[in-house]
Amino acid sequence: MTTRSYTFTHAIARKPSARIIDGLRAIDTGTPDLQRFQQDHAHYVSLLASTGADVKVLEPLDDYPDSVFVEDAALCLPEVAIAMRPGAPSRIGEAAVMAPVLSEFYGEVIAVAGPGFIDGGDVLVTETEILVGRSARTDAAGIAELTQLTSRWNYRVREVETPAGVLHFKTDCSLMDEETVLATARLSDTGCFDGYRVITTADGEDAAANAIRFNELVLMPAGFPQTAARLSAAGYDVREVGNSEAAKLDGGMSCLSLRFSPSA
Ligand code: CIR
Repeated sequence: MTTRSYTFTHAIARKPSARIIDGLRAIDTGTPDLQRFQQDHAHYVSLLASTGADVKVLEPLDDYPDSVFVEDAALCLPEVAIAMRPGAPSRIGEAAVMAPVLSEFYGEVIAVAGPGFIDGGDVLVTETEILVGRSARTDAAGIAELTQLTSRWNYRVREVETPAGVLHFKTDCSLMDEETVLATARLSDTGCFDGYRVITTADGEDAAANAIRFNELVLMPAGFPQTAARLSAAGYDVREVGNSEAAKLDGGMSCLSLRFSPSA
């Protein structure tokens, strides 16, 4: 079945830069190892490509230590690509770098102009709506502008809360299919997924929530066996990817790619 929320013809990723050691992090749990990051990143890209998608892998961008996390710079809908306005000062310039790349695929690339802020990591597109979590990176003005920009294509944007202390809304959730999300209990307990089928991450495995459904595969970070078993039992084709180095920078599966199927 073709859906706009997890069937994709394209993806964009960017190789980690040697400056990844300067990437933002809430808590310092150690310096990311570039070589290991590169290996995990290559595995991640190979899994995306294995589904038949065209995966464009951009070269490292030393000016932006966090630029491997391409998801935050843009939102890709079938009709349009939208450059976001990342809420971290060190990352705001990533959107303008990504916009011309998106123009290779889209007839129309527009941008959140501000004054608000919005990170792609706070945006979950489902079949029926766009959920946007307010967070330390995404504010009401950013959500209002996204709402206005996407109204042209009749998208419904719903503002929700990202749990306190959680970087992005999608740090704690992922779309699995038309009706199903994977989420931490702390997020699903807020009621934001009422009406969806929710698979919760296992106790102690909150960090497994940032997964991606990409065509027939579910990519999830390695090391969360109970959550992986729940997803497999629910019928998903789960592939585990090492995420130790991205995790040191609060990053995960969704952050590492833009996934899209341009319709025009
Ligand atoms: C940051 O703090 O912006 C990066 N170190 C991690 C970004 C992760 N991106 C995401 O969750 N979409």
